[in-house]
Amino acid sequence: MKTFRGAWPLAGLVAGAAGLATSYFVAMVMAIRESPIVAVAEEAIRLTPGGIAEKAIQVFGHKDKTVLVVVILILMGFLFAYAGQLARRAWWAPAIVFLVLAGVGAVAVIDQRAATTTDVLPVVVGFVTWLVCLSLLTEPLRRGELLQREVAEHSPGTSAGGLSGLHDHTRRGFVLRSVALVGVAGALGFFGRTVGAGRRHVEEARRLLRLSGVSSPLVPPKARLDVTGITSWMTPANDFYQIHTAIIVPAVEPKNWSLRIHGMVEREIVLTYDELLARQTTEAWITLNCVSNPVGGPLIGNAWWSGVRIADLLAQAGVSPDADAVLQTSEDGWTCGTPLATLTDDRDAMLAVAMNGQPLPLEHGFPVRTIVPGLYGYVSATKWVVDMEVSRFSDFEAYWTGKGWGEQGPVKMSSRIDVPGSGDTVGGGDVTFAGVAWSQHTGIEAVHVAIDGGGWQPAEISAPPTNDTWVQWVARVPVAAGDHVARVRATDKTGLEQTGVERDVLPDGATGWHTIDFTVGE
Ligand SMILES: Nc1nc2c(c(=O)[nH]1)N[C@H]1C(S)=C(S)[C@@H](COP(=O)(O)O)O[C@H]1N2
Ligand SMILES: [Mo]
Repeated sequence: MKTFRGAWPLAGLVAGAAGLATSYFVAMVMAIRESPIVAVAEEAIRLTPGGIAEKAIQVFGHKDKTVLVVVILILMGFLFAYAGQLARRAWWAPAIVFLVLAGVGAVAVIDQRAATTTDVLPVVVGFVTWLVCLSLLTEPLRRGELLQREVAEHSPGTSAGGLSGLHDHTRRGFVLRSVALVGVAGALGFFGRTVGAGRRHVEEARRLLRLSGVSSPLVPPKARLDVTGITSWMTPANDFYQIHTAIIVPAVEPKNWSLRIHGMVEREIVLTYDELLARQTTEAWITLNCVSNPVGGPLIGNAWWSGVRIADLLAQAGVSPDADAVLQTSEDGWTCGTPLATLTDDRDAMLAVAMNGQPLPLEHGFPVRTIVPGLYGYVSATKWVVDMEVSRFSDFEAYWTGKGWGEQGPVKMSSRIDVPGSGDTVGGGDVTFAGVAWSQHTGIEAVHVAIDGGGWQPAEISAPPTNDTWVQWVARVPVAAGDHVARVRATDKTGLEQTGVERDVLPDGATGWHTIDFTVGE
């Protein structure tokens, strides 16, 4: 049995390295600033008394963080090996060591500046990898030791040759698995590093950009209402919903970006980022939302977009009168088909370079994305856009339309109650109801609320200077104590009332009135 003794801690080490590699990889792919290890190092620095920290900086200079990370890695190496050793006794024993390690990692990550709960994901992934890999590696060892014992018990006279044959078998299984794991972990670590480095580079390029012609967002005073708890009229980029099929957010250097406009045009155009910026800019408040947003859902936001009019570019290219669509393609290969008319009419569809006065965040399509007022994102709002082919709807299938979603994708009128929240208990007397309502490119004329299926009562609405955004609304209604239901209904500027017919998001957007339960206290 001596033969495998050293293998157990080794298994612990290899499994631990694999866990570190996957957690690092996930952190880099999720564009989290650093891996959990660095978070732990930073936490250690935060918790270290000032005097000691200063001493350390004196001794190690500005390498102090690197030294700390190395120390943490060595410590973890010991713990990994120890956990591997523990696995020999019981399969669950190392899990305790892991749990403690993962707990420390999670606390350090959460304690970081601007951390969100999803930032713990790398730690969780690392933890699971560790467990799975350790059981993968120790399985041949466990089997080998069991066989050894059986052989020793049942046939005391077995020749040494038989035993070493068994050893060879076990050892081969162990070594093969270890090598495979180390290989995969190394590759993941390398890939994570490349992704992380690329991303940091593009973040840096973005930070250094100074976009002329891009102004700061100034919320028009009449666009907003003063109601506590109401959804802010302008959505900060950090709170703006994100939808993309890309697992790794594309990191596109502005200097490597170009857009090709081709297909049914007289002159093909290829634009670089600088050439795009040199053109006249257009800016507008535009509300963007997702066709997958259920009634009352959160997949909607309103921002100040700056960019270049697509209509001008298409005019320059000379679009064929037979075309009815533009097939857009992003850097990551996502596609959508946009009705040509919405790109050439006076709604000022744009190639946006900035959101709320700042270069687009990477998640929202840096360096260039499309924004078309009045259309759902899935048929128009291509992030990281690199190609526009003027075409006909009958000649192509785009990403989502190929999966049963509607071809045209105009936004449907809708409205949402944000105050009170569903299930809230509110004070007696007049109850304040408030929220948002939208019908992009048509505009909202009125909003009504109804309590418990009673009559529709008019709400006050804000008056943005454009029909391409949502409005805020508020209504103060006397409601008796007890449990109630409230509904909201919008009316657009053509006089059309929002339908109460409930339809699912597929194929072209949900309909129905947003309804909430609430309680009025005594
Ligand atoms: N490249 C790319 N662009 C895309 C998508 C995508 O998956 N990939 N999703 C679209 C969808 S469905 C929506 S609703 C909007 C969302 O934009 P946002 O993430 O900036 O809110 O982007 C659109 N543009
Ligand atoms: Mo979407």
